[in-house]
Amino acid sequence: MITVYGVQLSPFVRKVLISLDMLELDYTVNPVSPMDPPEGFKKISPLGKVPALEDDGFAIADSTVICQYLNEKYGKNQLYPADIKARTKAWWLEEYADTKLAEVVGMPLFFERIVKPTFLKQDTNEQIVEDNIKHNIPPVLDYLESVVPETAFVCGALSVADLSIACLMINAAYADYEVDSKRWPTLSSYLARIYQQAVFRKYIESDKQILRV
Ligand SMILES: N[C@@H](CCC(=O)N[C@@H](CS)C(=O)NCC(=O)O)C(=O)O
Repeated sequence: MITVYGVQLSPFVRKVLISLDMLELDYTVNPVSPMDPPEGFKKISPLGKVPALEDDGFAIADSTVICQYLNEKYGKNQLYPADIKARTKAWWLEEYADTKLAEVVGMPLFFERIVKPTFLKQDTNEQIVEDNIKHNIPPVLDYLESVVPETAFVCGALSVADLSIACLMINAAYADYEVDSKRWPTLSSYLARIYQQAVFRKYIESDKQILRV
C-alpha cells in the first residue's frame, strides 16, 4: 500500500499525486501539514517537509526522489522519457522549477496571498508581493518562455518536468497572478495545455473546494 504524506495545495505534493495517477496506482493520502507535523514525522521526512511517501514500509521524502522511485519501480517511462538526453532535460527543468520557480511563486506570492490570510489568519504583505511580481518573477518566466515548446510538452509526452512547472504556476494563478500572454505567449499557451489534461483538471477542481474555506 502506498501512502502520501502532505496536503495537495503544496505544489510538490500535487506533483507526486498526479504522478501516481499517471501510473494508475492506488494510494491513500495522510494530509500532514508541514506547519503542524505529527510526532515522529521526521523519521519519514528528515527535513520535515512534504511530500513524503511510504510504500509497504519503505519511506522516502522529496518530490523528485519520490517521482524517480515511482518511475523506476512502477513505470515504463511514463514519468520521465526513456531517451537519455530528453530525460536529462526533464531532470534539469524539474530542478529549475523546484528551486528557482518555487523561490519566486512560493513564499513571496502563494504564502503571502493564500496561506497567510486563509490558513494563518494573518494579513498579506502586498508590498512583498508587488516587489516580487515586478522584479523577481519576470526573469524566471523569460527563461521558461525560452524553453517550453509551441506544441505538446517539454519532452514530447507529458512528463514530471511539465508537472513541476505547472504545479507551481497553478499556485501562482490561485494567488491571482496571471501570466501575461503578450509578454510570454508560448508559456501561457503551454500552461493552458497542461491544465487541460485530465490528470491535472482533477486537482484544479478539488483545489477549488479547499480554497473555498
Ligand atoms: N524539494 C522538496 C521541497 C518540498 C517543500 O519545500 N515542501 C514545503 C511545502 S510546499 C514544506 O514542506 N515546507 C516546510 C518547511 O520548509 O519546513 C520537494 O521537492 O519535495
